[in-house]
Amino acid sequence: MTAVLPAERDLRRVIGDGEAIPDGEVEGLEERDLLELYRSMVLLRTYDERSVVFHRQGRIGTYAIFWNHEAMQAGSVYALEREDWIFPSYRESAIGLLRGMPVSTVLSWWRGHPAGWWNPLDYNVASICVPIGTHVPHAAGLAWGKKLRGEPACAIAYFGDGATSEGSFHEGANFAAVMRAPLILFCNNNQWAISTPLSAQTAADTLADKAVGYGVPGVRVDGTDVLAVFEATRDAVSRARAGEGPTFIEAVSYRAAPHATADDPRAYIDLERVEEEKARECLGRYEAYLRRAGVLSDELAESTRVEAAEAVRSGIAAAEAEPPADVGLLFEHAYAAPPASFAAELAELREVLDG
Ligand SMILES: Cc1ncc(C[n+]2csc(CCOP(=O)(O)OP(=O)(O)O)c2C)c(N)n1
Ligand SMILES: [Mg+2]
Repeated sequence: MTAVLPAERDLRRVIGDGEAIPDGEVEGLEERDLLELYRSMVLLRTYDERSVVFHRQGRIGTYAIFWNHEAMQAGSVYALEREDWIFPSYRESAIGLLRGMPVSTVLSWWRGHPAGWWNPLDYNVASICVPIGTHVPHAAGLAWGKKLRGEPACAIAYFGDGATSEGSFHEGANFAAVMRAPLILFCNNNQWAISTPLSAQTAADTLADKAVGYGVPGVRVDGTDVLAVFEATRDAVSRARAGEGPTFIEAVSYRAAPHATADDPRAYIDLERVEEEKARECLGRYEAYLRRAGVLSDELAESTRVEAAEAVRSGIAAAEAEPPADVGLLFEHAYAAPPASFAAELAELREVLDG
């Protein structure tokens, strides 16, 4: 048995502030890795910002904004191998883009179109989980299965601070820990569960403290520092591959955008704090780091943004070019032997829609 360490208190950081706090470095990351991380963050940021516009234009449905969560997503995925499995929540809806999933697929998902359904085996990315925390046991089971088969892959489950209060989080975390399954429990602690603040969510000092109760290490990292997130996840991945079981990563940030396009946070959030967080948002911080390191030029920043904008532009065009789905799909796949009433209900629905 490995010893249970007390959870870390301090947030791990690599990126400085360009003034009093010096920049650090991550061993093993070369210039091309730093730029690949940058490209990933720009793609996610562009996807997210455009999606809010597409929602306002009525081109996608309700959308869960992940502005300022890009560092957590890009940094952690970069620490994985292609054979490792990703279990996203709605907050990580576009994480498949980092595995080569077309932009149109994710946009189709938000359009409620079947073109947004993908085969998880194509990308090793599970379906986007909307119920809070129910994917944690799925990820634990997949990770355990990999271990039983003697395969080297691990799994990562993304969930929020609110999810740590759910039974399914507990069941998944406990099961994975007992089985020493190769799982990374990645908690995006943006300090809000819609309008419920972290202080009303838990009486624990930190969410990483919960890891102690499962007998796994708990790591706290600045969630807006892409390099610190990468490093913490890389450590967790090597523990997982070495047979040492799960790691709980608490990536701390502050939600600087509404929970989703249907939310108006002005009623509950600390607006001054939001402005402070916007001023130190993760992409700008990383860009400044890369410029201080002499790795990023204006031309490269511009061409990266143009490339991402083009990918999202053609993604929405492709999503909108999909023919409308047949409403018969609503009635399929739920029953092996559908109830007799379905045929009449479908006929009625077609009549309503055609009329
Ligand atoms: C089981 C379940 N209960 C309630 C909800 C409604 N709900 C949607 S988002 C949300 C808040 C989740 O907050 P958190 O886990 O912190 O994730 P975040 O949205 O901040 O990324 C809730 C309660 C749900 N989707 N699933
Ligand atoms: Mg949250």
